[in-house]
Amino acid sequence: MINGVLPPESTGNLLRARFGEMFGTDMRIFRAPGRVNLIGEHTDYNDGFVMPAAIGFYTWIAAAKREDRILEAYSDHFEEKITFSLDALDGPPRKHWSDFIRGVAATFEGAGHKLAGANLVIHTEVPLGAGLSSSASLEVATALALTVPAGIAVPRLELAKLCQAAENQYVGARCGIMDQFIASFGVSGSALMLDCRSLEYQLIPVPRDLRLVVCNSMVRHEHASGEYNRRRADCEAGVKLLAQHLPGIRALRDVGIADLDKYKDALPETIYRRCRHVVSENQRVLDAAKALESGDPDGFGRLMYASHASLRDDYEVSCKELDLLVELASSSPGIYGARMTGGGFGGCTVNLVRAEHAAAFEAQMARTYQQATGIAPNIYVCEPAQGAEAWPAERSLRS
Ligand code: GAF
Repeated sequence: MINGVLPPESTGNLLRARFGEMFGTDMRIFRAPGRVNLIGEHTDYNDGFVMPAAIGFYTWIAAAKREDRILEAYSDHFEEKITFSLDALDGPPRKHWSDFIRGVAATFEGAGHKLAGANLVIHTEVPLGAGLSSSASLEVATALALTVPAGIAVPRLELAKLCQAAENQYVGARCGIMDQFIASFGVSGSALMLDCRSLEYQLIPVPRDLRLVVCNSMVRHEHASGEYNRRRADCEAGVKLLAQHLPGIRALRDVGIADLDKYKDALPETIYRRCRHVVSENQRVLDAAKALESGDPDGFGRLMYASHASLRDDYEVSCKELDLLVELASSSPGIYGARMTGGGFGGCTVNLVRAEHAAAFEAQMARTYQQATGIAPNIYVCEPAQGAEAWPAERSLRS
């Protein structure tokens, strides 16, 4: 087991056995990963830059097509089976895991992909509510499970966008495209720098002697709960006010730090700080890509610390446990840089650590965080993993 996750063969066997008990032996297996974001936080919905990597925690789905329009889905995490008709998908979010399945089915049908009924068995390795994108991994795995066995070919980019739409419309979080994109396009061994406006991306290999260590504060985050959507509204308010002075801007992506400072007085103080985070974070992603490409982990690490400070002070999406994890990391073995990752308000930090020190780093972080808070953190030592795929892998699936 790595990070508490079973070897893929065992998970495949487990799914086959469960599917066999419930639905029969004819099925295919799909999986989509969670992610960690190395840098570029709360920039995706501002048309900016992000740099996530997929991690080796997957949502797995065994699936078979049915001849009718009924979806039956069993979640082994929730030990619950839901049944609904593809002809009755509408309705508000129910705050239930089935919203993701219903949402994906509804957005694909809405986009003209006529689905068939299906039987699904879902198994997830991605920690829920930890900011590691369990939602997008479920959406993307569901999208493959509902389309591939039904013989429906959906290009990956469209698939990622429809999954984002599913979350926006059926779960109620106004998330950007980052999580669904990395779950769809991640490549093992590389981080992915994405321009969230053009949706062009670049794979940047992560040197083999580095590890992405994820420290879970064990504080559950909840971004459908309002703060996330409020930050997004703050950014939109900032763009509206700045556009009176900078005609032609469409998003904070179009604003530079000099312009922002020039028109500082046109913005309420809080809105100014929200904008300053986004504008400076976009620049940090571009700088971080150069640092990673030129073999400068120290430089990359400094940008991670600066990103965290900006998220804590300007964007106000950190919390005391995440701040503590970053502070403890800064004096732990092998560290280059640390920051909160994902939407915030709890969840995880990402730490760039020298591989040979990863075990010592993990041990020290576990000890010092527990001493300070009484909470035992979960710590995962990760390398960039592969994006969504049929399992065992079928090359033809990605287009
Ligand atoms: C969440 C969202 F789903 C992403 O789209 C992104 O905005 C992230 O928070 C913050 O960078 O994961």
